[in-house]
Amino acid sequence: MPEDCLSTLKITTKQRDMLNEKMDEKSRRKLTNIKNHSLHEFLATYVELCNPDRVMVLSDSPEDIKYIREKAIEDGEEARLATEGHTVHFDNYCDQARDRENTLVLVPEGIKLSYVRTGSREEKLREIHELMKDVMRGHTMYVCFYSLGPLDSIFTIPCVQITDSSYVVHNENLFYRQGYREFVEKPGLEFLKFIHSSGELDDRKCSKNLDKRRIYIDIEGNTVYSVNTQYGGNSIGLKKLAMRLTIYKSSREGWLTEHMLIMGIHGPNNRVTYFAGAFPSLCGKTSTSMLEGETIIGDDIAFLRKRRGEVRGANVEIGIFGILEGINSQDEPLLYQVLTSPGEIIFSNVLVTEDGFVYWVGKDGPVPRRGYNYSGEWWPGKRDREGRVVPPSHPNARFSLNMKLLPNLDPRYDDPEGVKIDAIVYGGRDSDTWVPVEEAFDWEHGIITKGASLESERTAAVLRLGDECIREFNPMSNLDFLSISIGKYIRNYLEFGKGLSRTPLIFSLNYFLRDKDGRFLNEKRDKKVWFKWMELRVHHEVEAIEVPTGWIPKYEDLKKLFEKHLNKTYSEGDYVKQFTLRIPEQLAKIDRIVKIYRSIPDTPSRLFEVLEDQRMRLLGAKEKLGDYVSPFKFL
Ligand code: SPV
Ligand code: MN
Repeated sequence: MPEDCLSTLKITTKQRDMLNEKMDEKSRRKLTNIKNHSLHEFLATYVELCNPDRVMVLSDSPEDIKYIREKAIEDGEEARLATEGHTVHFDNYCDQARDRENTLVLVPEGIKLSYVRTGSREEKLREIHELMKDVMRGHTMYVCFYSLGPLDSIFTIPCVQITDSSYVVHNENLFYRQGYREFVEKPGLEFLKFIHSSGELDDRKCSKNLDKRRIYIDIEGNTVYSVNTQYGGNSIGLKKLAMRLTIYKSSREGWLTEHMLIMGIHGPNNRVTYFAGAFPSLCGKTSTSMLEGETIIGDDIAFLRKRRGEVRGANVEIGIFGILEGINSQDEPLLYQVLTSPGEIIFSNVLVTEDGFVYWVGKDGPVPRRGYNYSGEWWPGKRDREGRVVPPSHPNARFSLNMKLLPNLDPRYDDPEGVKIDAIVYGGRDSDTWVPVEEAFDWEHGIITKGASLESERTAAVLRLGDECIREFNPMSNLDFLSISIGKYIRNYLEFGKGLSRTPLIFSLNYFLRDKDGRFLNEKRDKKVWFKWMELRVHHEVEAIEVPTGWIPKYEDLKKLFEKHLNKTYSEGDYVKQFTLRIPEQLAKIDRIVKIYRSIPDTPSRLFEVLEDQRMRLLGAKEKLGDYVSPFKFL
């Protein structure tokens, strides 16, 4: 191929020379096969700015996918482990979670969005472009094509990722549908843009300049910038960073981008009912989606659209970036089996033993006596510079895999039509207020008193700046990812529920309820029963008790379900403890939530009315029945 083969590209001569110099013939051909001026311009601009030594364009071919798998090892971003297909990656000791503080949604000067961290677009674009100058010197820039959502469907959103990290590309190859063909076949396709650089690396191949870690989301330019970080939640553009772009897009187009799992619950006579479920990070979302006997469509991000009066849901991804802590053969048998068998899995921030196996906190077996982890050499009792004990694995240690590795993958996981969503659940880490499972009265009541009122005790999935056990307001578990005002987001949700011929039922779940002495009132496996009960509710096959906050299960139904699905005797005493209506806590929660929404100027007034109605119902019950009311009192 002649040197001027990029002549068809409408870019400057200088840019063309530069691309010719940095790309080999194969990459040039892959690029010119795509007739997309904005892609060429985008690429040329960032090659010029970031100044990588080499630029590699990657297609969907098995060779390119294999190349990256090997390159991640060659580059030292990953290392092989003893089990076939397993590799390990480490992030900098202080780059172990999403960096909330430095993740900003860029908005025009002077605009403020409650609860959304924003930055002035002009100023922050200037800053990030400054930080990106020559940032890829000595590195290879990879140019990759993907789709959010299934291909050839109403859900498809094409994306381009530029990064100098083979680890990031390896993850995206596991997590997203390949999109190169789409770009070739559809000239001029509109797409979302992601540009990432790990920046300068230390001798462990970890991002070094964390003081210059920045993640900026430019809604107007449909572009995400991420520099000087490697932790997946900060660097894998198509994951949580893309969510900000698609939340904005969906709010304008009348659909939803949600922090939700999608799973099939298997009911009587081989019936499969699809649920979508929102839980903040580290609150059991992945383990719920992997429930034994059920099937998984997705564990983290869902697109929900209305079609012919139904809600259709699709997984944005096809892989899992899951938390490892506490995964053992007892609590999570399915996932444990997958994680301890050969297969393509990237482990991050775990402990690697001397014989090349991984260990994480809560895994079966004893804690190894030695190894290395995200802090370097490790031994039990090791302390870091601040004097804190370093655990064997970080609480936010993760595994990355493609869902094809899962035996419980739902056959419709990639269906271009999505699946019909019959129920939506909202759950948080709540020690004292919500009962384990409860159905909302209707869409509006569910969206407002459950989704929009979701709170959760803080976990390790975000960098912690202060107290650990703070109860955080987290509407729909989506707060960290919002790029529009909460008021607009809730209004969009309320609208979405209108005009449906089959409105999904809405439920709240709480796996974390405790008694007065701080003991959990449920076992992890009890969630199976809650899902089986909800599935029966969807099909009107089980009755429920009306309480001021919704519909709760009857004792005799749960008793049967515990017996049938868990072979467990469920006592009346346990039922009463778990399903007692805790009126003082419920009222305090309404006060907290109302106070928050009063501070959000564009909150729909309907939200206050629905919460006030709930408050009145609770006060009525309190007057008649006292503060803590056994579910039997409502029969
Ligand atoms: C979460 O924290 O909700 C995750 C992982 O799913 S991250 O990619 O960090 O967001
Ligand atoms: Mn998540």
